[in-house]
Amino acid sequence: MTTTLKEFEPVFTRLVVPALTEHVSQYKLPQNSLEWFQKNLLHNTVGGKCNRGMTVVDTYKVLLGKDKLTEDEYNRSAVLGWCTELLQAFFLVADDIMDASKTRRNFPCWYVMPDVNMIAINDAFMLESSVYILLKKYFRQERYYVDLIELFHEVTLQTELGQLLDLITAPEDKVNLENFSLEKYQFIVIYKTAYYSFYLPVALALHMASLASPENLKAAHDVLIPLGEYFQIQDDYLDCYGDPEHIGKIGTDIKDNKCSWLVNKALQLVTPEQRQILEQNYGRKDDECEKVIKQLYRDLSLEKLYKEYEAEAVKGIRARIAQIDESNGLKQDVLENFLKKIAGRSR
Ligand code: DMA
Ligand code: MG
Ligand code: MG
Ligand code: MG
Repeated sequence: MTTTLKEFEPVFTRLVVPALTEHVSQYKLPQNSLEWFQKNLLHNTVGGKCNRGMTVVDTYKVLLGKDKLTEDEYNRSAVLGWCTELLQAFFLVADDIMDASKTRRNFPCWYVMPDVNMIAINDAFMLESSVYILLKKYFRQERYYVDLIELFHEVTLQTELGQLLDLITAPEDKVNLENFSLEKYQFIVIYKTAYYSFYLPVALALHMASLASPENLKAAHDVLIPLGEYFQIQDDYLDCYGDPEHIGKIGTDIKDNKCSWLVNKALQLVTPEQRQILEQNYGRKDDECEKVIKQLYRDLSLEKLYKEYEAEAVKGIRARIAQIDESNGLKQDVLENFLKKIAGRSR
């Protein structure tokens, strides 16, 4: 049995918020700053699917080979899971500002909320700091404490590098399709998404289970990075084809001039005339231009191409999982469970 949102979410109220509140309260700041911090936490950390967070718990359980975790094992792995959700909240608050997005998880983006605006930048930093407050409170006594801190730091840098390339490949006023390539795309998505969303939760559980040997970390990495790449391709597909109500956000990739999987595929297929259309309409902050691009994508049957890609990607990742050597304590099920959570997702 894998953990459910019903079990995982209460840990946030029961352990995460009190620990963070207690730590921040020591500075005796005026009450309104504490309340702001709590609102920031609640708005940005809760309400998602928690795939990353719950994967820490599920992976830890499979690695220990237990049917049921003790209360203490559950709580601590769930706190570590919430650390990944806080890291994600930090990235998303900033990402929504940089991408000029309007909604997230079916709510207005934090920077769009009344009175927030650019205070959201500082709020993002505070979400990041929260990770280290929790690590200190719950893991300081562990041998692997430094490993956890180093892992969070490294994965944060990797994500920032991915975001950097994502952003400089999509300048606001200079559309240059020559800038895009599938090679660059792969770098962007591996760094901006795969490390923190896929490698991090499993690596954390490996540390907790005392199974984080270089061999196990590498074997997990070699499956999780392609899995994360597939996940971001799904995200790019859903940005254009997902129902905003269902995915909880309104797509911005076409208007934002993003080096998305779809535009890279389009570039491989266009006739010279269609390329002209692409040149003239991609990356413009204009509803009509966006519609023209969506029609071009339809003419190129990109949806069908995506479905074909997806079937192949799942097959390829399954084959990699089947090659994992379980004798060092890493379990194929850990990766298979993660794949199952996202294969064919529509949100
Ligand atoms: C997501 O990229 C990457 C990070 C680090 C948040 P994105 O902008 O495609 O994400 P979303 O579609 O959720 O805004
Ligand atoms: Mg975004
Ligand atoms: Mg982005
Ligand atoms: Mg996206």
